[in-house]
Amino acid sequence: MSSSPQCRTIVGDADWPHPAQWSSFNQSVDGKLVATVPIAAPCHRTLFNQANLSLYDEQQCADLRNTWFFSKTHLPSSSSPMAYQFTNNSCNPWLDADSPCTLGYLPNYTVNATSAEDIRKAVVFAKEYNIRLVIRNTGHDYLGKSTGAFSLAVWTHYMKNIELLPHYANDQYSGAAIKVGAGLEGIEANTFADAHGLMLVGGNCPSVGIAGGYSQGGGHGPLVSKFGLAVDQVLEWEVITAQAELLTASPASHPDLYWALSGGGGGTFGVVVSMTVKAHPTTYGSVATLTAANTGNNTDAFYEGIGHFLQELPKMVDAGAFVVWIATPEAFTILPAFAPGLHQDQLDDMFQPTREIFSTLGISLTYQSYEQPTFLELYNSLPDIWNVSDASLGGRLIPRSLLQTNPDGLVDAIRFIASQATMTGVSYNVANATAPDFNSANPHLRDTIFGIVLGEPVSYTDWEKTEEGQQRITNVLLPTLQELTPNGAAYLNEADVNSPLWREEFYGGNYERLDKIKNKYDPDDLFYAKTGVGSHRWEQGDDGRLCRT
Ligand SMILES: Cc1cc2nc3c(=O)[nH]c(=O)nc-3n(C[C@H](O)[C@H](O)[C@H](O)COP(=O)(O)OP(=O)(O)OC[C@H]3O[C@@H](n4cnc5c(N)ncnc54)[C@H](O)[C@@H]3O)c2cc1C
Ligand SMILES: *[C@@H]1O[C@H](CO)[C@@H](O)[C@H](O)[C@H]1NC(C)=O
Ligand SMILES: *[C@@H]1O[C@H](CO)[C@@H](O)[C@H](O)[C@H]1NC(C)=O
Ligand SMILES: *[C@@H]1O[C@H](CO)[C@@H](O)[C@H](O)[C@H]1NC(C)=O
Ligand SMILES: *[C@@H]1O[C@H](CO)[C@@H](O)[C@H](O)[C@H]1NC(C)=O
Ligand SMILES: *[C@@H]1O[C@H](CO)[C@@H](O)[C@H](O)[C@H]1NC(C)=O
Ligand SMILES: *[C@@H]1O[C@H](CO)[C@@H](O)[C@H](O)[C@H]1NC(C)=O
Ligand SMILES: *[C@@H]1O[C@H](CO)[C@@H](O)[C@H](O)[C@H]1NC(C)=O
Ligand SMILES: CC(=O)N[C@H]1CO[C@H](CO)[C@@H](O)[C@@H]1O
Repeated sequence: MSSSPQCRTIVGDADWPHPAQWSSFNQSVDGKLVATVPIAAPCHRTLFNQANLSLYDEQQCADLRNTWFFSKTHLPSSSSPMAYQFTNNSCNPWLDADSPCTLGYLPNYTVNATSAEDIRKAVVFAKEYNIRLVIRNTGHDYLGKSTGAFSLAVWTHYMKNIELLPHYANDQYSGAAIKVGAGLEGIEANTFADAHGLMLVGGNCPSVGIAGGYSQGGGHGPLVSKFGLAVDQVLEWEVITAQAELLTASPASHPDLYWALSGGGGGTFGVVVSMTVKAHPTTYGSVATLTAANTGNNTDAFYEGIGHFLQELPKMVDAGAFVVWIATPEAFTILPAFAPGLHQDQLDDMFQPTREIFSTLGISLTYQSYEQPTFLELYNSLPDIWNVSDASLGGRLIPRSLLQTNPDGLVDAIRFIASQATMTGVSYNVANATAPDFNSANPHLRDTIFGIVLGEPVSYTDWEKTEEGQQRITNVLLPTLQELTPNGAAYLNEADVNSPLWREEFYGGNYERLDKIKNKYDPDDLFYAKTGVGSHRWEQGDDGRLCRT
């Protein structure tokens, strides 16, 4: 076998491992190999095109439909991506029971890993048989990076080890740290931290993983304006490389790999086994939410109000707040402004100008705020609005300077987009959280006042409509933001998977350096994810096979 084959092996190829080879691999990982059964199998009268394999069950299908949009329905699955659009629509719970249920772009097999050794064996097996390898943690990824046709998946979900290191010290940091296993979700890690009077930088959605794609891609969330991005907290990574070695990557050990893993995106440089992160003493904090309705008869005033609000953002994020706002044709909502270390009256004061302006403009709004004594209580007090990732996405980072140089253009673009898609602005200040170039997080994140994320819903019954939604993002909606921010950027975890300029936009000038490190540690591109570093060398064909371009 060639050491750098042109294509990955797929089912049906002579080289695809025989059942006996899968079986002995299974034994080598103590029976942790799972053959994929798509979770919507109970909704179909055939499975893999065979009637005698069918798991059809009307009641199970009804139950699945009732819970389909919850993350917790997909988290225990070894294969179901939360972004349905990346399944190839091959086993759709909302279609007729006579429609087929096949594997589509789901992995063929998954190692349900519980140790670094399980991961190491999966890496060795995938290399030996030239099989596409994917890494799955929660399956939340919006760009489909945690699934892949004809692949072997390494699934880290059950790697839940977590450990307090009360007195961590290196050249840059001395204080409490927590070593977080690859499978922990944000809420699990923060619940552990809280039991020790600490808190960790994590995301908005409680079930997003913390050590996987989130931190490796940057990671924003309620604490970032105070402490920097999630990745700015990382002291070291334990990682299984493509050479099947377990390495520790830190500023002192394999610093190039540390730099690349710290911001260069998940699924690319190795399989992270754990990360050790700074832990901060928990703090009181406050939350505010606001809703202003667009009644349709005063839309100019409505957007004028939004324009004024945007000018208030620097003050808020500089005081440590993290502000998420959502614009739709019907309403403008802040959900939430999260202010660690600020009391309710301090947050109220910051919102006073916005409330006055909306009032002067004749737009009624509702405003609520409260405080809690600890970060965890504040975080847990928020409504759990987070469902699966089944929206086609686009994203753009908006530099702080644009608020001065072109405020009207910005509001016009928001108005154009929000009148036809759901649009979210995630506002923060991570400008001075690390020394420049300390890690590979997109440098544009440092000048960002908010990242815009826009989404078009997946249609489960009209696949073409879903595809058109993604195309509208690429060709109509994002260009308005690109014109405003020439040579600008996007946050790689919240971006358009079809962006033609992804190398520049997602990596902000770091792409070539990241790719050199990729070549050093993974010269055969064992780790592939669309839009990941090195993925420009590969393309997935219509048959699902991954080949070099
Ligand atoms: C509802 C929702 C809310 C979100 N909120 C936020 C937010 O507040 N802030 C934010 O920054 N982002 C947010 N995101 C985006 C989030 O950062 C990405 O979806 C991220 O990819 C999730 O990482 P994961 O490991 O949980 O998911 P997965 O889909 O399992 O993995 C994502 C990527 O990381 C790779 N990966 C996973 N584990 C490992 C590992 N151990 N080693 C190497 N690679 C690995 C996968 O191969 C894949 O490429 C949100 C997403 C959703 C769906
Ligand atoms: C792997 O082995 C376990 C335990 O023997 C078994 O339950 C499981 O079905 C096997 N997996 C595959 C893919 O055969
Ligand atoms: C199931 O049906 C397929 C044809 O669709 C046949 O090849 C196979 O032998 C059947 N298996 C069993 C266990 O009956
Ligand atoms: C989340 O999913 C549930 C159950 O499918 C649904 O009732 C709810 O409306 C969804 N929430 C959002 C915000 O989409
Ligand atoms: C993906 O879907 C297309 C259209 O239905 C089909 O032709 C193709 O075979 C599918 N590929 C895989 C790998 O399922
Ligand atoms: C994966 O392993 C865990 C134990 O670590 C087990 O509880 C779970 O049921 C397994 N999941 C699957 C799908 O095999
Ligand atoms: C705007 O529309 C709302 C609801 O339709 C109505 O209550 C309100 O009086 C209208 N305001 C003006 C200024 O026309
Ligand atoms: C970052 O720090 C510099 C130097 O102290 C300061 O001038 C600048 O305003 C800070 N940037 C932000 C966005 O806070
Ligand atoms: C579900 C599915 O298609 N699984 C395939 C995985 O690979 C084996 C061969 O090892 C095929 O027989 C299965 O059909």
